[in-house]
Amino acid sequence: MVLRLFSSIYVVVIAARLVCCMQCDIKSERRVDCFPESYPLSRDECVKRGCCYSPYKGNDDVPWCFFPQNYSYAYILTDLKEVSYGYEGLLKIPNDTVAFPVKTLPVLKLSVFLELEDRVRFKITDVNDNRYQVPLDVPKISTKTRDMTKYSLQFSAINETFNLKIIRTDTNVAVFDTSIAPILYGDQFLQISTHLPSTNIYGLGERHDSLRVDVNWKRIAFWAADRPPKVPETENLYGDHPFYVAVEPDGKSHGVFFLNSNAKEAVLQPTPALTWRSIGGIMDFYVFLGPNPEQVVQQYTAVVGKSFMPPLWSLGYHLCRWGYKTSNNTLGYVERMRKAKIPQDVQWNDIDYMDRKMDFTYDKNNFDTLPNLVDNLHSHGQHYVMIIDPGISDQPDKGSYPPYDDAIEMDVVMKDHTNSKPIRGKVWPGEVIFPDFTNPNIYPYWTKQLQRYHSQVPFDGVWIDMNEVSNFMDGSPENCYQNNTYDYPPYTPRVSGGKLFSRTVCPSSLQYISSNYDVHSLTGLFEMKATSHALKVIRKKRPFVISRSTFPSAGVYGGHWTGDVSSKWSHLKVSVAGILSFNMFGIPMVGADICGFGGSTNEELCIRWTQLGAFYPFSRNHNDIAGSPQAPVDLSEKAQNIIRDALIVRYTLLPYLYTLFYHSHVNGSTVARPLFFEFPSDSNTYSIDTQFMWGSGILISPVLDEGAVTVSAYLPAGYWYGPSGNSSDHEPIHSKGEVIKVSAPIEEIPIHIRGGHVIPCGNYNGATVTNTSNDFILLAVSDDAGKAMGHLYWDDGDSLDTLSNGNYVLLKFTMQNNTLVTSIQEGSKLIASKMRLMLVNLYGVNCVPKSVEANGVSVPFDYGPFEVAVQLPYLAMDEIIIKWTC
Ligand code: MIG
Repeated sequence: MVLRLFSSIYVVVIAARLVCCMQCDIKSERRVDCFPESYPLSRDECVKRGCCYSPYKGNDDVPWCFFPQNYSYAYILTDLKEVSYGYEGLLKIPNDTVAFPVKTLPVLKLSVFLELEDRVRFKITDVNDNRYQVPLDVPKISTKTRDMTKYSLQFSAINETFNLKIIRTDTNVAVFDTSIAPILYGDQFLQISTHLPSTNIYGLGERHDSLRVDVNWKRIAFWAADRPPKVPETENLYGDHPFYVAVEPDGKSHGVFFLNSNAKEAVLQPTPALTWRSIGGIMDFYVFLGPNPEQVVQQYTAVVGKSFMPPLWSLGYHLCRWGYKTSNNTLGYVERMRKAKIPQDVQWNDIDYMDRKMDFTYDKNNFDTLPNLVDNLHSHGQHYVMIIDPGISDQPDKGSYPPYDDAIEMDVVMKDHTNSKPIRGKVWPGEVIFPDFTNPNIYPYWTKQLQRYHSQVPFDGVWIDMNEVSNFMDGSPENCYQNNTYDYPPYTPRVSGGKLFSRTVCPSSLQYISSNYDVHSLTGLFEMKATSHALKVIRKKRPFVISRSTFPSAGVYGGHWTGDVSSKWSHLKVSVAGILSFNMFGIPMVGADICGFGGSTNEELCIRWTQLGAFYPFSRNHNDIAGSPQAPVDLSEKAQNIIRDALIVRYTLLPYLYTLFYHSHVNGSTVARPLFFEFPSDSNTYSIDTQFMWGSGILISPVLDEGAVTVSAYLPAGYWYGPSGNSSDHEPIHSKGEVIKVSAPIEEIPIHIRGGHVIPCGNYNGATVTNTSNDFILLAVSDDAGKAMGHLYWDDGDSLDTLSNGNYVLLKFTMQNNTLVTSIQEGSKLIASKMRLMLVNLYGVNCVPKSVEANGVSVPFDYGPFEVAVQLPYLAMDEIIIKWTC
């Protein structure tokens, strides 16, 4: 600000210098692309944009046309002032704008909202604020300025090239710093760049790739697309998640969320820096200051919404495939699973149940016994989920297919660009129209369709597929309109298929909120909202929705599976990163298709995938119509035994998993999380995406390579106990932060419990569904100081609003000084008093106890080499004190 007084003079000086010589001497890794369209480009075109042209040989990714240090068409900052919520200013273009690749807006409004001590939001809009903004229900902060205790702001001087820095106060690290390149702001082209404080960047999805983002000129497109993921992956997939978590050099983390739903791309470059380009909406950024990665996700979900509380049954094992062909064959699988005593809570059906592939119908020939199948499941405490696609067939005769007639009558369909007729596409049932899920009347419409179908087939959850939306043709039968700027925008991010309407509808289509150009990537989210709402109305129990396409805040309404992955080892491996990324996106209910979807699996792959899948928050085996059968009961008896064991481990740990979902629902935390979330100052963890944690207490180190019978597992510093399996090397490990070789014969997936944690378990009693007993076991693993703690959330598992009604209990477990105490932290004493503790396994007790007492009465115990197993007379869990003397 020292220059403020002389600012006009200063600008003149700069301008004079500009004319004489642009500052183009910029290191290759620092060059920000000034010509993102497809090459070839010419020197002339580059210079016309006011940029530097300098061919670079040896790395095709390095831009040849890039911004000079003193770009003459940059916005300058004026009129900066303090306002009630923070700061406001104007950005103006001093020189005539160039065509880049659209005309820039001459004046912009900058607003900085100092929302919380660890959250700042800034928006750059047109002065009148009338551009499209994402209809997301974010907290509205318009009141007093809060203290910026964790960050400070640094604006460029008045009348100088605009840049903004958001700085972490205690370490002086710039967590957002636009000074690397000018911002650009045209009607269909926005660009903003930021320096990154390190190369440890995570998130930015949907990707099918490593957990950590490659900053070596990686270009990531965001535009919901139906595209089976590949390895390695280079294209945009089903969902749009413009959010990243970054770990700074000293181990502190921050997050950045770009609230924008238009087609966009992020380019990472090695300096390191990140450039966002979007072709619509506004610039709307949130920065979260953490400082732990887990806090960053909690701060993010405080904005986009915390995850739904899942029904307990949905944490069980799900079985699905495309191509059961008949309801009797589907039931046959359920019965064989029961007979084999392999846990299964949920049976699914894919599109083959439908009559002519039409939503809300079932095939009265091949699936004539579908209602009986669902009754049968219910009478065994199991649940049923079926697929619904967004496209509604327009083929049947009028009056014979209410889903179509209602859609037209209630006027809830996507229209063409003239708003005169429904836009059409082709999907499974042939020609279809598409419901407009952004229309508020979609709620009665969608509820009515699901309700009508539910009265015939009483399903428990809904699987929504194809909601990018997917289309078997590009655009619509009428074609997209050549001279429409939405179907053929001046700049198109590098999306799969090259066109915005590749395998989807024309972006010029009109929807209730805006054109599809703006809201395309919100389709999945809005369908999730409508479906979750309908399920609540119809079943009056917790909704369960799994969606292929997602957007920030989708986790509030449901979960996600990672789509059409292949039955290959490489896809098994990359699934870990996918699960972890979606947990960062606030969508903890996520899994990949166990055993792989596309192609045919093999027994070893399917076993290893089930062992890992037993630790996916959402655990479903699903298969393509062409793939060879891969249900557990399709495999050998040996495989079935291994799979049963893996699932029993999951079912035993369900109280712990359920408690993690409760924490996610209440605090917005992750369920499955990367190691660095728990060990943010251990830089060895930053690149790990072949292991992960459940909460902070359990480390999973799956076998991801063909033929492998050992795993090189990194154990962060601390005490770890490996109770899984039968092999003798599962003894406690005091790690200094090292890689250890863990044996993992085909029967086993290595897991370790972390010292300091009490893990609540169920008493697996042979039942193949969840929630059959109120008996619990605790695994209490002490840390080096002999301490441990943990929680257990419990309720009836399926009712709505158990939290607000107080029909739940949150128990707390604390272990110290040779004493383990269970107590009520919150909720109902009645519920706690019906829960019974039957066994406690203590690990890390360094003595052979002489006696153990529970609530003052001596109880029997066994002492093994590493553990003490204490038998309890099924004590009520509201208050127990267990003491041992050495
Ligand atoms: O065009 O419903 O990702 O899980 O089995 C394919 C059939 C449509 C794609 C889904 C997949 C599902 C399949 N669907």
